[in-house]
Amino acid sequence: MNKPSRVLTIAGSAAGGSAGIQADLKTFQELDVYGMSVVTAIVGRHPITNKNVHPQTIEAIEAQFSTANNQVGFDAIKTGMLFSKEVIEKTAELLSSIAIKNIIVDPVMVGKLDSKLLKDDAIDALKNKLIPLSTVITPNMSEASILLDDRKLSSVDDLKQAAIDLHKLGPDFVLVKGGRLEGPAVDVLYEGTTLTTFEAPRINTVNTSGAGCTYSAAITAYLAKGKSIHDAVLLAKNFITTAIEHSFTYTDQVGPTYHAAERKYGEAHSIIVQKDSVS
Ligand code: PXL
Repeated sequence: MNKPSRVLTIAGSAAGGSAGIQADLKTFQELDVYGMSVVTAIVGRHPITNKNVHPQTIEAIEAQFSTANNQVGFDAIKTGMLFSKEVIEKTAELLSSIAIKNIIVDPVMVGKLDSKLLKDDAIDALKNKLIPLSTVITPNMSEASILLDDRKLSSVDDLKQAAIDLHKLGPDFVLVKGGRLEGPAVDVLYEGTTLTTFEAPRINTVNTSGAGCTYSAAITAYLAKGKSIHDAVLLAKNFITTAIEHSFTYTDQVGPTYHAAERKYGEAHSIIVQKDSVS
């Protein structure tokens, strides 16, 4: 049998199923990679106490990682919500203890439903311990801004400069996602010498919960399958654009993207790709 590529997500459980571990595993399944998980925290709001983030112990995190590594092994590892400095440091240690080619760091900080998914004192550990180990980081505009000491980002040119500057933290590649700009959804990939913009049409919906997780999970799946970063981003951008186009909600709350959309409806979009050399 042709075995599927192996992919691990180290992230939070999002009880509503749209984001975090749940979004990652759904995306992995859609793209035919073998998904595994290390749950770092459980996100779910208690109806009486209002508590929303329930962190897991370092021991539980190590146990999950060790089990997945011993039973299966990894072609790519994605990180999402890590929450604390201690978990980031442990994750960096675990990633350094194995030979792994593809590390995708999605620097998750705040959820769409306004939960704090990363403590303030964890930003330095993210910058100094985890990001330097990564193949690619996938910040959105507000995450990129925080990683750059609260720099204001308000245009595609700002995103390009942000990608170049974030590359200095040590990842091989940087993808800054410009979904929050006005106009089309433009993301910028910096590969060290080339800057590439990927532009998709804007889809007018509020139901984009977990879109960042899903996009980054799709990039992870394609890298695990051996695609180049350029092709992984292009294919993943198509996957998330189609998933957003077919997003929905069951209630009056912000709903999920539709992870099965590309399989059901095919690729609906042409992404406009533009490459520039940077001297
Ligand atoms: O979409 C960001 C995100 C990531 N991870 C977890 C989440 C959320 C948003 O709610 O709950 C676990």
